Amino acid sequence: MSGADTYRRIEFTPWPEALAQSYRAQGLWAGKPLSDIIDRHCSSEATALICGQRHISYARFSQLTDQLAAGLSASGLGPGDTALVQLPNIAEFYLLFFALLKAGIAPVNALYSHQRLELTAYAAQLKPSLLIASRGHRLFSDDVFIEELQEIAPPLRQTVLLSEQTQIENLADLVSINRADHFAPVAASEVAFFQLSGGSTGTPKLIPRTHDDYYYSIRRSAEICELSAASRYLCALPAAHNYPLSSPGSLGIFYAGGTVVMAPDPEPLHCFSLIEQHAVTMTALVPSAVTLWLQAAAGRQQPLQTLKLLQVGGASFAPALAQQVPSRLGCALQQVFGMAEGLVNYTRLHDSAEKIFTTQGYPMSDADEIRIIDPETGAMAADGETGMLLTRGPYTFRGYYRAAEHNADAFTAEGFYSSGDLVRRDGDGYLTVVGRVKDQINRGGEKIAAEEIENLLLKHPQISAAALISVADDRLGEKSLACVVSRDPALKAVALRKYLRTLGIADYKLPDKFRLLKTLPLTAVGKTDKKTLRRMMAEQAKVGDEALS
Ligand code: AMP
Ligand code: DBH
Repeated sequence: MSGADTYRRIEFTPWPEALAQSYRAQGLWAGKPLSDIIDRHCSSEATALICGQRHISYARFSQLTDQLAAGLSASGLGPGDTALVQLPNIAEFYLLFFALLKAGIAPVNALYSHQRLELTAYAAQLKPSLLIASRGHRLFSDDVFIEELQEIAPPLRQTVLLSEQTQIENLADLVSINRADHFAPVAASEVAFFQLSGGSTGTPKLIPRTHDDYYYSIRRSAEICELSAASRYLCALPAAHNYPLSSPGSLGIFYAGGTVVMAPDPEPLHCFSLIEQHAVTMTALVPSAVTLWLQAAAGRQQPLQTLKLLQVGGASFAPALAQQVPSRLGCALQQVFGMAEGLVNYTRLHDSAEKIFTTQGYPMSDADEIRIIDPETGAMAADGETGMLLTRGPYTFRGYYRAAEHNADAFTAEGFYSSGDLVRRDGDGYLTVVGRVKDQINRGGEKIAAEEIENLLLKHPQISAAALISVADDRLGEKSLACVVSRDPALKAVALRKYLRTLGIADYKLPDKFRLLKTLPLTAVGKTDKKTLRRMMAEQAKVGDEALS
C-alpha cells in the first residue's frame, strides 16, 4: 500500500478541518475504505449476489475483486486515475466497482440509458484512463465511439468491454492476471468515486464522494432500515443510481451481509417472479414503477409472501397511492427523499401510518444540518411554511468537480448545499417535498436539466428560442414539454426528436411534447419567464389546443 502522500490525489472540495475532525471524533467517519463493505465478510460463504443463474459468495466476491484490482494495478493504473464505467444491472457492475475502489481508481458509473452526449461530458471532465462498457450497448457495438472518447480523453489507454456473455469467472482473464499483485487503495478521506447529479445546468456535473462520507451514509442507512444477514434486496432500479446503490441499496445490503438479487429493470411480472424465487425481503422503486406494481399485483392470487418492505423515492409520491402499498402489496412502505449530492431522509420503520403516507421522513443523521429558507428573502421558514432546503453534513459533498463558478451559486458561504427543493417541515421535524426552484424536470425519478436540452434545441438552425418545462402526467408525475420559437412554421416534432437523438442524448431526456410559439414570455430582465409559460401551457391544455406534431 502506498503512503498517504505518495500517490496522485483526485481534487475535491474538502470539509473544513474543524468539522472533519468532529465527524471523526464522533465515529461518523471511520477511516475505512469502502471495500471494507465486502472484505469484512471475506471468509463468509453466504451468498452476496444473485444474477441470473449465478450465485456469488462473499468469499468469492472479496477474492475476485482482489484479483481484478491486482490486474488493474499490474496494467499500470492506480490512485489518481479515473474510470468511465457504463454497465447494465449485472453482477459485474459491483465486482468491477469494488475492484476499482481497491485499486484506488475512481470510477464514474454512467447510467445505462446514457448516450454519447452524457458519456462525452463525463469523459471531458474526468479524463479517464480506463473505460469499462458493454458491447450490448448501442454505443459500444463497434469501436467508433471508443476512438472518439480517446480523443476527448487522451489518457484513456485501457478498455474493458464486456460481451453479453461475459461472466465474472472469465473476467479475470480480461485484465490478465494470475498472480497476487499489489494494489494501492487510497486513504479513506480521499475521493472514492464520482456520483452523478440530476443537475439543472447545461453540462452534467460530477459529485466527488469520499470513502469516509459514503461509507457513513451506508452504515447509517443500513441501521435505519434494520438490515441483517437475512435481508434480501431486489435491485431493480439502475444499479449506478445513488438510491439503489446506497439508500441503503446494494451497498447497505453487502455491509449487513445480506443478499442482492439483480433485476434488469422494475418490470413487475419479472420482479415478482424473482421475489418469489429468491425470497426477497425488500426493494426500492420510484413512484411510477409502484403504479405498475400495484396494477400487476391486482391480478395475482397470492400476496408476495416474503416481501416485507418497499421503499419509494426519487420523485413525489401521492399519499393516495402510498396508502395502497400495504394492503395491495402486503408489505410496509418507507419513503426516501435523497440526492446524489448527499442528504438522505427516511420515514422510519416504526413511524405512524400518517407520517409514512404523507411525509418524506427526516434526515438519517443527527449530524445533518438543515435550513429551510424563504427563496425571496432568505429568512428562515417556520414549521409548516414552505421554503428552500439547504443542507450540510457528514455525507453531503462540498463542491461539484471542477465547477468553481457553479459551486459559488450552489453553496452558501457557510458551506450549505442548496438542493433546489421546496419543502415543508412539520412540528416533529418530518419533511414533505412540495416543489422545486431548480430548473429541472423530474420525469418519474429521472432528472432532466432544462438548460441542457434548451442549449441543444438552440443549436438547431431553425430555432431561435427554446424553453423546457414540466407538465403534469398521471403515470410519471411529470413529463417534459419543449416550447420553441422557430423560423420555420412547418417544423415537426418528429424532426426535432430525431435531431436531438442524433446529437446523442439519453432517450428519457427527449421532450415528450413540443409546442411552437411566436415568442416566449420574458421577465423584466429578459430571461424566459417559465412561471408564465407554465401557466399559459396549462391553460392551453385545458382548452385542448393542439401540440406541435
Ligand atoms: P439527484 O440530484 O439526481 O440525485 O436528484 C435528487 C432530487 O430528486 C432531489 O433534490 C429531489 O428534487 C428529488 N427527489 C428525490 N427523492 C424524492 C422524494 N421522495 N420526493 C420528491 N422528490 C424527490
Ligand atoms: O432521487 C435521488 O437522487 C435519490 C432518491 C432517494 C437519492 O439519491 C437517494 C435516495 O439516495
